[in-house]
Amino acid sequence: MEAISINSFPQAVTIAGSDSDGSAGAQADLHAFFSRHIYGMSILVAAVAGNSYGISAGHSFPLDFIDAEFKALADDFHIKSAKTGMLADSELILDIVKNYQKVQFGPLVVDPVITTKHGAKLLEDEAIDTLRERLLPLAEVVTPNFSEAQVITGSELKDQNELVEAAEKIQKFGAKNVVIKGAHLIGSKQKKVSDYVLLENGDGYFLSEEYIDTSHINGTGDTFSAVIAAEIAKGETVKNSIEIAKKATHQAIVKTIGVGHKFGPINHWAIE
Ligand code: PXL
Repeated sequence: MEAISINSFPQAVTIAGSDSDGSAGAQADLHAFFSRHIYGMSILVAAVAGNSYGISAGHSFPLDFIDAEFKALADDFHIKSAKTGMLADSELILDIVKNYQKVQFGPLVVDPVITTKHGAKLLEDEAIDTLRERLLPLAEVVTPNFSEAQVITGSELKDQNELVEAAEKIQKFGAKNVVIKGAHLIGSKQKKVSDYVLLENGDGYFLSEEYIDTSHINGTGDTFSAVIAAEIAKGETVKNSIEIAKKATHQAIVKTIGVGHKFGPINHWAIE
């Protein structure tokens, strides 16, 4: 029989909320990990009742249960990277910061989830300062979308210069590498979706893909950040991980699957 080397297979964990329809949150992260051939685990911190129309209810999990999830994984596995998703409120963020600092889960990718595609709030307003001051300094990579970048920096982003300045500001909050997604919102009618990347070494550039007009976009941000974490777990550089994630997310949007009436999921099988 072939000897199995314990814990040699690349492993990553998502610290996030569950979305019952499987399109977003921890479920999307796990699909994304699977698509990149990573063994994925999940520390659930909250759960929402959702479908492609919207979210109707949500609950945060007790802190002692979250602590137990961290301990269960830390006691057994060699986790090479972690990512965060929905974190609900300050109390949860502080608990996750405390736990993450105790364990060795590798570099952290922070997806600063604030609202859903349907406009449901997944992070309390009171938690923005905690996210900025306590979580961002731990981030190897942070991946706000355009509107999350505005909330985190507290400034409206009207043009590309302001977007670049926002990325620099977010880096000053302590995140090593910053990707601001979805800059197609600037100047509207553009046919490309451009993400602005600011690396730790100061290099800044746009990554673009063709804009796809579809409502099947739930889980896009989750998938982007999860693929970055997956690639980091495999030993890729941050720069390559971001580029792979941009391509993978684009592939998952292009080949739609018929699931859900409104904001349906993206297609993780399309990721090559
Ligand atoms: O896609 C953002 C997101 C993250 N986490 C959870 C969600 C959603 C969007 O619906 O439900 C749990």
